[in-house]
Amino acid sequence: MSTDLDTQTHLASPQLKPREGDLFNIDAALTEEERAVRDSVRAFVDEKVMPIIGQCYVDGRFPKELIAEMGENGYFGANLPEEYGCAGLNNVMYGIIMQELERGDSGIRSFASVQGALVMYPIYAFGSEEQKRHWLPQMAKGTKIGCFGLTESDYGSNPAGMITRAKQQADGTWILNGAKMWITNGSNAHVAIVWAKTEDNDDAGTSIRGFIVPADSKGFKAKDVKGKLSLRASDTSELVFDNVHLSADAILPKSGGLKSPLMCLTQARYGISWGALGAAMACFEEAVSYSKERVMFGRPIGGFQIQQVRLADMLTELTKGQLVSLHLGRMKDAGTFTPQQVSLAKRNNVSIATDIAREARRLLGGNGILAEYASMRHMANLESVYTYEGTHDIHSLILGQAVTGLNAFGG
Ligand code: TGC
Ligand code: FAD
Repeated sequence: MSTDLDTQTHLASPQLKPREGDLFNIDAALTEEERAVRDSVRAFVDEKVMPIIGQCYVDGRFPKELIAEMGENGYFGANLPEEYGCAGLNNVMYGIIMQELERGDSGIRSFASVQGALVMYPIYAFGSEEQKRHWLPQMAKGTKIGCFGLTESDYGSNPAGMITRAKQQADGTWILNGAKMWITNGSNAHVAIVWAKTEDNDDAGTSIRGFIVPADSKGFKAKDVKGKLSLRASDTSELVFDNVHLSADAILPKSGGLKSPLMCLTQARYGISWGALGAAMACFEEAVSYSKERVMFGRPIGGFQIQQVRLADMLTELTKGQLVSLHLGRMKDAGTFTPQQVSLAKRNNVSIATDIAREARRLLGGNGILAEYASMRHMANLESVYTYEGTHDIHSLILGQAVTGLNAFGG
């Protein structure tokens, strides 16, 4: 029969000793290699991101100087195969990388998400062998940067309505016209994956295909979105295509239908479900540490019951989110995960991370509004994360459809 003493002895064994803030010892459910990846990305973020990110945020600047090292470290498309120059890690390690990068800032994780899940993945999944061999190794290294253009100003949640068109010419080349809005990395990118309607006769008379569009093409313009109060350490742009002439081999040959970009979103949403937890962990740790140091009414504020409830709620939601993402990662590695499961994880984890960031900011009092603390920056960032890659509401409708079989999207 097991006793409390047995349990304590078990948890206290050296291999399984939980880290602070890991009450369920989730670390013990990771392999040694997974923990090693976590530790090394964590060290990179502590050394290279943390010292500069507050100021980058205030300045509205993405720290491009980190790209080369992130590439060298294998953070871009880390779950894609080694034969294309990628790290070939499992999906749990990929998720952990996203978690640790977003512990630094959502803008840093966004950069890596877009590069890996939204640019390298579609080339890997829908590209020709030549396209894969040409682009993936350079993108894995970060010597070529990509962006992903799906959203348009009037077609955000409903990309099926997109207006952007690619028309094939008699010689097989393409002419691209239209515009995309809210494009992460847009003005930094060497190349854009652009989703456009073509006239290649599916039932509706048009289809959606993906194109690799070099940013130096004549007629291609990227314009920064100004005045952002969220995700300030990230470049967000409008892309305009005015009669952009593309070669015949610019098309991703295996893309076809809205399903193709939605498959990319599934990859990116999976990473975001982990990433948001990184932001939440940073806020939770900041709140715990502050609660032990800040003295008011003669004692650390962490000694007051109200702050302990706040911390207990944060820890509870964080732990639940971590269990969801780890289980999802294991299912992805087993090849059994579904887009609806990803919706549940993205919706839940971003929502609880946003709540945790807000509560941490509140616990910090006046100091909580300063850039030298991370919580308010994460809180503001997470508002973008809540909206992009399918808003919280859209994921509610995806889950609603999964349980009722009824489509409530309208249209
Ligand atoms: P619907 O008829 O439901 O689906 C069309 C086809 O696609 C399949 N499918 C999926 N496949 C893989 N993954 C998914 N997540 C999928 N969702 C649907 C579906 O089975 C169907 O296949 P088939 O074989 O029958 O053709 O399409 P719909 O037009 O009704 O749309 C459904 C809806 C609303 C869920 C979809 O449009 C949606 O997800 N909207 C949200 C748009 C969105 O998330 N945009 C994100 C843009 S990128 C971005 O935000 C990057 S931020 C990057 C950063 O900085 O990190
Ligand atoms: P809308 O679709 O107009 O939604 C407005 C409101 O209506 C939301 O609350 C929404 O939940 C709600 N709503 C919409 N439809 C329904 C419905 N059927 N039922 C109930 N409520 C509904 N896109 C890219 O393609 N590439 C990128 O790299 C990229 N990066 C981004 C970076 C940032 C910082 C941001 C903010 C956005 C980015 N996006 C990108 C775009 C993002 O995916 C869209 O903003 C998102 O899909 C929502 O579209 P929208 O902004 O047009 O909002």
